[in-house]
Amino acid sequence: MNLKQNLRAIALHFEIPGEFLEAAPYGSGHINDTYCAVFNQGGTRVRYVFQRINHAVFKNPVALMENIQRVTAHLGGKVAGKPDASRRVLTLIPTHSGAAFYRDDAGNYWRVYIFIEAARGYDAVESPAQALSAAKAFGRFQKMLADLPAPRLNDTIPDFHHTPKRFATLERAIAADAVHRAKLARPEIEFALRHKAICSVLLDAKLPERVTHNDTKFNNVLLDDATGEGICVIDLDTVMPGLALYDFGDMVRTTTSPAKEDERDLSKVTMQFPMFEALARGYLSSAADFLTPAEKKLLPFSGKLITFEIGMRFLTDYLAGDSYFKVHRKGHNLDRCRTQFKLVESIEQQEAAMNKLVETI
Ligand code: ADP
Ligand code: GN1
Ligand code: MG
Repeated sequence: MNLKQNLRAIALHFEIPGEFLEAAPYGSGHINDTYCAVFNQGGTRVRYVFQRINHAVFKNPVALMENIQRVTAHLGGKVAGKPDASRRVLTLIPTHSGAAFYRDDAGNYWRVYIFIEAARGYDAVESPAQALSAAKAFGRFQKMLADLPAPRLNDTIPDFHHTPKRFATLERAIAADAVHRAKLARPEIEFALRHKAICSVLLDAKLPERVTHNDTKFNNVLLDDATGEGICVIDLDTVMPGLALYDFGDMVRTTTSPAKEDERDLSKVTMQFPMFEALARGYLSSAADFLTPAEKKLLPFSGKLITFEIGMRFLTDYLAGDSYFKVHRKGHNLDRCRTQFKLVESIEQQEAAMNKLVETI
């Protein structure tokens, strides 16, 4: 069965009116399989996002979808009545039986969202104005979820940002050297080992647990084409209990360097101070009233730590044979690791100035 036939068959299970026209792979995510499908609804072409959840990464898709239903319903309540409310939060299309997902005969879990039109995600930041918009949106997202009613959300990936455990996993991958690549990554391995001491800083700081996004990469917020506003936070699979700083740190990682995550020319990878300033101002404009002084003080450090952590994860996956992140070329995960470690160095060089700036906001 080809892709079109397959998605047409999947679509039959969802409450989507009209006639299925076409579908194609969409976006540049590393985890799920995402497709844009087009339907003819009374002569109008209407788009939907179909996603096959990566159940090798997310071991309990049912618990994950329960989180997403609760989170989108809560956010929906918060934005109700605002202009463009339906573009400000992801909306799940239910199956005919009212479920949030469909499980196909092969055991794959599928979900469908309304396509957020007239907005897009970017793989690399282009201006401080974009950084400001993204940070405001992620800060607002945390704020709107601060009063999510109990119970605690499910942990969709346990210890997702437990940096010391990520370090231990890397050490095991180095020792196993399963696909004999350690010799090709000596400088990166040494870089990682030299940075062991920073791994536990956030956990030792005893910061409050909050509902956080945990994957606030720049392309996980859609910017409105007309206004540039961060209109919709997407990719909700890792929304779960976490630290606010995991989210800010991942914004620094993905929204301060002009280079893409897999750029090979490392001279292009640098922490641009105006982007950091825009991020800090944007995030604090939404989050200042709930952050504790300790959280605020650690904002710059969180950027260094999360960049280091994701760099370690790319290195681990490279050493283990590329089984987690999607790769599109030889050495892809090593290239990604290199950009992350280069960015850590760039942050280190500017950390004092970053700390000083945050004190003045
Ligand atoms: P992954 O977990 O693989 O990163 P995402 O949920 O981020 O998957 O989706 C991949 C890409 O699909 C996004 O980067 C974005 O470009 C696009 N996308 C996802 N959901 C929507 C949506 N509801 N409307 C428009 N585009 C979307
Ligand atoms: C993955 O799903 P995506 O592509 O937005 C990963 C993040 C990493 C990111 C690195 C569930 O995010 O943790 O930071 O790649 N998501 C998961 O680009 O592992
Ligand atoms: Mg994504």
